[in-house]
Amino acid sequence: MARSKIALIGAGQIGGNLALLAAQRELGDVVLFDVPAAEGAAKGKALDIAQLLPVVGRNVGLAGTSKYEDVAGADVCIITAGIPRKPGMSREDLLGTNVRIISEVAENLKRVCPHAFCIVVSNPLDAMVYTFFKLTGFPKQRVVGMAGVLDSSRFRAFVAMEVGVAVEDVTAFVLGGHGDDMVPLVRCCSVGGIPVTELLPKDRIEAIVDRTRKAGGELVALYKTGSAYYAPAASAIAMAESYLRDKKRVLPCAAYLEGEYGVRGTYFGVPVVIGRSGVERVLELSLSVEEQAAVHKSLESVRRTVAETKV
Ligand code: A3D
Repeated sequence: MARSKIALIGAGQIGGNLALLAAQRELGDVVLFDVPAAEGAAKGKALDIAQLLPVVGRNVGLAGTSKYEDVAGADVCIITAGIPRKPGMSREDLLGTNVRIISEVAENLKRVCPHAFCIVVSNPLDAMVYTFFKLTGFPKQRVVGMAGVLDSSRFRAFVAMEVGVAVEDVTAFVLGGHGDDMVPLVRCCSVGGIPVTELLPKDRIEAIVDRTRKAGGELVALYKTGSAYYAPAASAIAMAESYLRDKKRVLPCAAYLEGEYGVRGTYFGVPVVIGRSGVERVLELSLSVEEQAAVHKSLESVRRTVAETKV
């Protein structure tokens, strides 16, 4: 069986970590792509990771490039091309620059990787994945945005820290857009099957929800020169792995909705099943009046940002 090929468009902080994780999990051969000015870094990361493979006992090919022809035929493309936030910036401040970059990436991937499963990570996420979807014309099953896995993982990590238990025993998910009004669903958060509301007082849960919403900004303030990259990379790899290995994992992702959750014609964060056909299903659950209001607020923010892309 031929090895899978994974194209990483953008070989920056997240791109480098994606390459490392993909190689360590032996997901397939990895090509790191970046603009000509950053081709050295793309090649350097590929070579550096290739040199750790004997230590960890994994066999995959790694290459760095600035030529789209080298990513041709990739099975999975993960797009992190674009600028990240710096302190004081909102995700929306990245819009103008990143729309131009995503448009260029979309035109090229449409040409060289017409059959790939594409995971968009660049911010502002919901608007960038929409732009990519519109410009490639790829089916909605093959274009998905990474945000919910990360936001949910942050929520789970904070709950585990607060309760003092293992992270793998905390289940939670976050609905909605990847902005400060995302919707961590407290009702669906459990610790070893026990609702979190049984274990933590209301004010502590509210503080965790608030920290989850602002978790990206907390890291921007700490790093000063950019945004989070380890957890975003691990989240996108979980999505790629579920596709490549047909795991059918249930992962919260930005998916193109056509009526689900009462939303139409927009990318929005919902739980989906990812398997060999890409985004195979959107899982729906009925929301309380309060949850619906929070989802609506998040949707309005996403729509405002998407309208500015003018695609
Ligand atoms: P960074 O380390 O700057 O890497 C971005 C890379 O993109 C750089 O190496 C650039 O050279 C490259 N690039 C720029 N223009 C192009 C182009 N036209 N074609 C190909 N590559 C190009 O940033 P990062 O890796 O830290 O973050 C990448 C993106 O992910 C940013 O937009 C972040 O805001 C976003 N991000 C999203 C999340 C989500 O949860 C959605 C989390 C963290 C970061």
